[in-house]
Amino acid sequence: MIKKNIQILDTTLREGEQTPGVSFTIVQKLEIVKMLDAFGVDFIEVGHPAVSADIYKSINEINKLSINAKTVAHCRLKKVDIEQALDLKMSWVGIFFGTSQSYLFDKYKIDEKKCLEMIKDGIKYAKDNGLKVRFTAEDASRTDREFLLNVARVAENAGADRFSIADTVGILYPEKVSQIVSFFVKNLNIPIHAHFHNDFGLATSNALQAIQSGATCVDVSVNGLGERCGISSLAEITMSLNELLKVKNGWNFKLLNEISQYVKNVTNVSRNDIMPITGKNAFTHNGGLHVASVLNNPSTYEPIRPNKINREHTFVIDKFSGKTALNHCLKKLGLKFNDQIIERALTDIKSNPQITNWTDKQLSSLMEKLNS
Ligand code: HCA
Ligand code: CU
Repeated sequence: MIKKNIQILDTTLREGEQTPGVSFTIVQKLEIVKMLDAFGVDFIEVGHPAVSADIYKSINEINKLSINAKTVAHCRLKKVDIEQALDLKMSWVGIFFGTSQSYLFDKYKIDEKKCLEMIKDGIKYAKDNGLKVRFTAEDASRTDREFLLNVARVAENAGADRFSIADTVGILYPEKVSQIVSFFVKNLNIPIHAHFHNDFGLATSNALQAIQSGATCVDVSVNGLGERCGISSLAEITMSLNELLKVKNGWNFKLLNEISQYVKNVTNVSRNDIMPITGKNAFTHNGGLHVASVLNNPSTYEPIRPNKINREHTFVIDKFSGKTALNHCLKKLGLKFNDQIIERALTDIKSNPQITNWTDKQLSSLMEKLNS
């Protein structure tokens, strides 16, 4: 059953910026926020402040705008991240933590009990400091249902204001979405959000199903930008909700084309780049956490092995990169450095947000400079 007051969270500035080759300037971010607000989205996920200084600064500038949409800062389940959101005077944080077996055991190396404790403590910390919390169970779609219910209940009891179900590797299809979403709508008191990746081309259908099954908000990005094949797109979701499901929301459709064109012009990402399976980015990983996890266990962020279709995965080095990603790329170039130099290299990489894909040559000369 479709709830009243369906909402949209746009994450072009967070998820969308994780598209290989994309890095918005602060001026572009301010422009995008103004357009999204004028269109009428309810939440704007403005970025993950801990990633880089330019992201932190852009959030600070965005918060000076007078807009109706609520801005949300993306945070790991870590005090340092939540503290940055507090410094930025956010009212909302989107805290995410992977809950599937492989995330717990391969990515974080913790057990279920520890996971629940961390979720409780992290959310409580944010709530005690006055933040509104949307808690996302990353890889929820591959998490055991009973355990996910424990996670959701712990999150709700710790004070979370929203529970978001992330289909991080895009493996759901509408029937499964219906089962999962209805189950959580029935069992929780807080509103349910959902986030669908497009690895099998089902992100739009899945988001529409989530709304039909009682979710109150789905995540979108302009032109469907995001890691690998991206997520549900703003235009497809709002127009299908309006035209097909007769959801009324006051969206200013006259602005939709302009927003899409603006983002297309400043990103230069083509539809083919983010096309499922055969698109250029289908097996490319960008975010630091993504690359580190894939190196350890590819299935964490790959729903199918790329060699099934005679492809290989690739990694991008840019402001989103972490230590593991950088070490891996340098190793491939036959280079090895101590931690201190790696840290300095990362600082340099993160302070050059305009370089969206460091080439081997650029990396080698940076390392040479730092090592001399
Ligand atoms: C990521 C993963 C994420 C998180 C979604 C969310 C996903 O951090 O890149 O926090 O709402 O798909 O699970 O985008
Ligand atoms: Cu995502």
